[in-house]
Formats: sequence, C-alpha cells, structure tokens
Amino acid sequence: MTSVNDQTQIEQETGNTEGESKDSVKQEKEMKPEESNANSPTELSKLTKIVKHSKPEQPLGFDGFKKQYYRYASKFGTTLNLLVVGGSSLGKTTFVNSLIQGSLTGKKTAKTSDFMQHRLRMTDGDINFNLTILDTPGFGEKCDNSNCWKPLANILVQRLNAYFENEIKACRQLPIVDTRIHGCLFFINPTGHMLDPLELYVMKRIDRFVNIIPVIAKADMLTPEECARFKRNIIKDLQHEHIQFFHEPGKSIEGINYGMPEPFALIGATKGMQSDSKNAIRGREYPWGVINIDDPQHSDFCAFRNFLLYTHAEALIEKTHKVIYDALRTERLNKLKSQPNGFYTSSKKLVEEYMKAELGRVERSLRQTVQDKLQEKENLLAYTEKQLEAKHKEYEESLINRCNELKSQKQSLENLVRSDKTKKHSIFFK
Ligand SMILES: Nc1nc2c(ncn2[C@@H]2O[C@H](COP(=O)(O)OP(=O)(O)OP(=O)(O)O)[C@@H](O)[C@H]2O)c(=O)[nH]1
Ligand SMILES: [Mg+2]
Repeated sequence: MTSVNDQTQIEQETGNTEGESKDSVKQEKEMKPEESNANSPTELSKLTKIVKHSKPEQPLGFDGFKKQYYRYASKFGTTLNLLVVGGSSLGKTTFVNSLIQGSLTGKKTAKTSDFMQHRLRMTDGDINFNLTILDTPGFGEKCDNSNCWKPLANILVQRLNAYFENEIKACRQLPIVDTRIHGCLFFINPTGHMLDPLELYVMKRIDRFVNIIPVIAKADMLTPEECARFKRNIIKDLQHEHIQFFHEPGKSIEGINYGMPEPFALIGATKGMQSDSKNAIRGREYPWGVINIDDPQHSDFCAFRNFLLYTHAEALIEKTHKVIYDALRTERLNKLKSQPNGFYTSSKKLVEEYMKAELGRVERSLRQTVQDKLQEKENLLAYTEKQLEAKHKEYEESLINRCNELKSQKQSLENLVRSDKTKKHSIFFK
C-alpha cells in the first residue's frame, strides 16, 4: 500500500517535481517498451505510472484497506488447526481442556487412546475464529518406538494432500475448507537437561509437514532457573539437530513482543478453585500453596494463548500455506509432470507411497546399524583371535625352552651320577 508520503518519495526518486503537474490529477504519459531502453534502470522507472495527488490533505482512500480486510475476515473468519503431540502423560489433554476452558471438575483426565478433535467457534465482535485442536495419544510407551511418528506424519500429509487435491480440481469445492494443520504443539518432557532422543526423532520425522511449536510440559516441576536453562538447551538441541521449528526474530510493535524467542513453559489445570483473595481461579493445589495457571508469574499459559490466538495465528497460517504446503505442492506437481499423461495419484496412494519410502529408509538405516555392529564384533573377534594366537605361540616357545632346560639339567645330573659311580668303583678296587 502506498501512502501520500511514499508517493512523494517515489516522485523524488524518479526525478519528477511538483511543478510539472497542471491538472488536479495528472497521469504521466506511459512510454512504449520499444521506445525505451528497458535495461537501463532510469528508463525502467519512467515506465511506471505515477498518479500525482495535488491535494495531499485529502486522503486517497488507501486507509480503507484495513476496513476491507476487516470485512473480508468477518465474512470468512479465520481457521486455525492445531495438533497436540508429545510423550505419554505429559498433560496434553489437560492443556487442551484448559485452553478451550473445558471441564474443570478436578477429575483425573482419561488416557487418550485415539485422535480426538475439539472444534471451537469463537467470535470477537464480527470476526469469527474457528479453532480446531487435535489431541493425540502420547508416544513412547512401547518397547519399540521406531514407528510412533507414523500416525502423526500420516494425518499431517493426508490433510496437506486433501487441500492439494481440491486445489488441482477443475471445479474446486468452494469455499475451500482448510483442514491443514497450522501448528504442532510439541510437549517436551520437563527433564531440565535436554531433549529426549525419542522427541528429537519424532520432531525430525514431522518437521517438514508442520510448524513445530515446542512447549515445556508440567513446568511446575522445574524451578525458574532450571526452566530458563532448559528453554535455552531446547533451542540449542533443535538447532544442533537441524530441526525446523516455528520462530520469528523477536520484534516489538507498540510494546507487544511479536517474536517467539524461547519455548513456552506450560502448566495445565483440571480444577477451578479459590485464590487467597477469594477470586475464582484455575489452578493446581500443592502442600505449599496454589498455582494459578493464568498468572504470568506462575506459567507461560496466558502468553502462549495470546501467541496462538492473538499475535501469531496469521503467521502460522501463512507459513503453512507459503512454505510447508508450497514445498509439498511443488513436489507433487513435479511428480505429476514427470508421469506419463499427467497420471493422477490419489492422496491415499501418495500417503501410502510416502509411508513406504519412509519405512524403507528406516529399514535401511536399521540394517546399516546392524551391519555396522556385526562388523565391529567381527573386528573384535579377529583381534582377540590374533592376540590368542600370539599368546599361544609365546607359551609354546616358553614350554619348549623349559623342556630343553630340563633336558640339559637331566643330562648334567646323569653325568654327575655316572662320575660318582666311577669314583666309588675305583676306591673299592684299591
Ligand atoms: N504436575 C503437573 N501435572 C499435570 C499437569 N498437567 C496435567 N497433569 C497431570 O498429569 C496427568 C496426565 O495428564 P493428561 O492430560 O491425561 O496427560 P496426556 O498427555 O493427555 O496423557 P496421554 O493421553 O495418556 O498421553 C494427570 O494426572 C494430570 O492431572 C501439569 O502442568 N503439572
Ligand atoms: Mg491425553
């Protein structure tokens, strides 16, 4: 959007002066491309249409753009889809309940055994906000967790593919319903040290398909210093492992920090209670006191809710559309192009293909690991064998030496005995 001030700047850059304008709004003559030297930057600037506004005190109407956007947003609303992922019993369901202001019965949440979708339609004035949260069962409970990322990747790819399939149809289903996941709230075990290898493994498998938003679960288990250190360690681990996660360089607009420098530390609550000042709060009770999850001094819950709903919803949606979906779209279109007669592959088949390829990759890496271990063991065996052979040879040599020594001792003793006998014989005959 160009303001009147910007307009003046453009005029200065293109060398036009206010004195040149005679009519109230004058349109500069457009040069035909063949008349100009298109390669020269000064000539190129002359091709630009410049509308001069002789009464700068009267607005051109660009400021109505905000209203246009407002009307558009209130007509169609905003849709944000979130996926909640993490190890088992890290408080995912409790957090979802806290976010959507669900049940505050104080009852223990049941173990999540399947994907659970919560839909919420919120209104703020005329603007509708459609929030969908997909709660998932916790991973990491099996002996072999190498496949625990698959259901997550499956749902992410499926939804991206569904959007792509609708988009490439000649007659698209309108309005387009966006079911793509815009953010993955990744609950991290509050160890206080570093990320769990399984957490890194799962993140690595899904970071191509979604904006990963790392959050520290059950932050009440950490002291403020431990929590601050843990946040820094998490970022270091993610950068070290080249895991793509959602972040923006910290920037502050009108006193609100729009950046996301560190993971949020969350505390979930299932119980409504009264604070010391008799206010109704949502919190957790401990022998030493009460934690109010909405208190910014106790947890980042409020900051995180603001981040998701007020400050970064658009950024999450835009990044999903312009970066994540675009990469998948390019890949799929290239695939379509390379196939004879633009052969179309259904999303189910694409997911199957993806899963097959990933399974092949995991299998190959496992086979390689087993082979490496086998080779290591064989090398160790060969080394031990060599050492044993050398020891055996040494022992054999020492035995032969000892045998020769004993033989020579025996010989000398026999000689001694023989000389004694001759001595005795000579004395007797004397
Ligand atoms: N200390 C502490 N406990 C919590 C917090 N949030 C939830 N819990 C407790 O952790 C237990 C598990 O909570 P859930 O919300 O069921 O955890 P989940 O991650 O959904 O578990 P699964 O669905 O089995 O993976 C419950 O007893 C909760 O009360 C928290 O912030 N701090
Ligand atoms: Mg759960």
